[in-house]
Amino acid sequence: MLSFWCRPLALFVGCGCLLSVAPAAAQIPDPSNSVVPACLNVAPNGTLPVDVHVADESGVPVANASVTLEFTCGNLAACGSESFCCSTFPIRYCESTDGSGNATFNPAMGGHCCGDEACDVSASVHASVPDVAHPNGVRLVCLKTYEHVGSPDGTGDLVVNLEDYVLLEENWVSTTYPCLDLAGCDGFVWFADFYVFSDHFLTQCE
Ligand SMILES: [Ca+2]
Repeated sequence: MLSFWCRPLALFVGCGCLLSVAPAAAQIPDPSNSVVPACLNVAPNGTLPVDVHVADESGVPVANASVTLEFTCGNLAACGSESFCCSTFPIRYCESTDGSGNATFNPAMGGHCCGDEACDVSASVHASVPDVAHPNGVRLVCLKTYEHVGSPDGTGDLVVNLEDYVLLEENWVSTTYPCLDLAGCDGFVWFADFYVFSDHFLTQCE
């Protein structure tokens, strides 16, 4: 038989059990606490990874979130179509975050979106999670949109060759062509960008 002092504790524990069966609140991705690349660059051989970290408003990593990397600019080309989850245009890649809230994309692509196209947004990163409290049952959050997408394959023929080098040379030591700002995201085409270009010289889709 429970003593007088034990009864409130038993009731408290009982309430705790009742609370524990209620649906857990969804972890909503928070753009301010999530991490995406400041600039977006792609290469035909897929060796410019796009790392995404998804966290909620408390900074806690969100596991098993669906992350979408979408390219909406028409001046881009992609190698094959087997890696796309939805369609070939817009070019869209999908990954799920791991237990640490991380997802990595390796888009095998070329071409440039330098802000002179018809679209204001050249690419975007979204994260979505199931959310029973939302009318659609899913909460979709935009983590970042990009005005520019760059690549060592400036011509967009999915081969990095002499034609692309000429494009780089034409825009050397300038801020006029941010799509060749391949490193550092400083808006300037300089040696750091050339090193990235040279690493990809004579590469193509694999
Ligand atoms: Ca090219």
